[in-house]
Amino acid sequence: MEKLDSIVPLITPFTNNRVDKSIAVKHGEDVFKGGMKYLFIAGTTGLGPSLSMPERLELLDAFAHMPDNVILQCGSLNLEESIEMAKQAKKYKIYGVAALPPYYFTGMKREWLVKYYTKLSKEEPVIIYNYPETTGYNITYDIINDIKKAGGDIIGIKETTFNMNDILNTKMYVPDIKVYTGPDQFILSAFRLGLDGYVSGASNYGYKIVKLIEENYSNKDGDRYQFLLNELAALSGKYGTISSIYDMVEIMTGVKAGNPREPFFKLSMEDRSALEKEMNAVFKKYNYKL
Ligand code: ELE
Repeated sequence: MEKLDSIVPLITPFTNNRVDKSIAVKHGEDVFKGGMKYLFIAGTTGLGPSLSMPERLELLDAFAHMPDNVILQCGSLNLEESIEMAKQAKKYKIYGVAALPPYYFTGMKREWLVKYYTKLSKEEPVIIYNYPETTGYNITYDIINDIKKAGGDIIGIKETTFNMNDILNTKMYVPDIKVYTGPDQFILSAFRLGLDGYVSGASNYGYKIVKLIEENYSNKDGDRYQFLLNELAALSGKYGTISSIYDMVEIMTGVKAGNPREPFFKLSMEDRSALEKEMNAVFKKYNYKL
């Protein structure tokens, strides 16, 4: 079986509330050397919607030495800015941009969603970032086909949904685009269902486990490693989702991760050590050595 695309939605490290490029690059290079193929900048885990355009462009520039492996999330509530980011992405010759649809506002007409993606993809090929729970809009296969009919250059979709039926419909009914799973829990399913890859926030800290899922997807160990990752992702949720990932990166990889940006508050010392204790119990349960 052909290798699937492994995409890491990188955390964005802050120092004194400024994007810390040097920590970002060290962490990005570490996961890349660990075997992950694409670095996804300004996704959800990267606090994308809280980054200004100059901050996103700063990150784009920080990874200018490895353009083929970079995807920039440029979706926003200001299409002109999103288009500007896609133009910059083109200059840097990165693999492509990803884009959340316009979010928060209700009543976006379907034809406006089609226009949004068509206009954006005139600048740079687009991976649609479908996250219905947070955006309020579900970009289903029929909408993608409308975007393509309208001339949109759509190269893939990142499906952050547990609705596998929607994911499989897109795989079935939209020709020639890559279909990526978004939830950490669906990496194994991406292999077993013949999808094209996965985007997993947990790969920031758990890329070695992700590689083990890849190596073992066709046997029972694949399930075991996926369940190990699921338990770590559940702990991450318990200790404060995105904020906890910074600590989990440091605990599992030894690479500095910087701080999140408030209102994602940094974990207290007590929480970090309680998290580490619970992580160690999970490692022990699965007989996993760091
Ligand atoms: C995940 C989202 C959703 C990874 C990104 C990703 O960060 O951009 O915790 O499942 O809501 O799909 O982060 O994460 P959860 O693509």
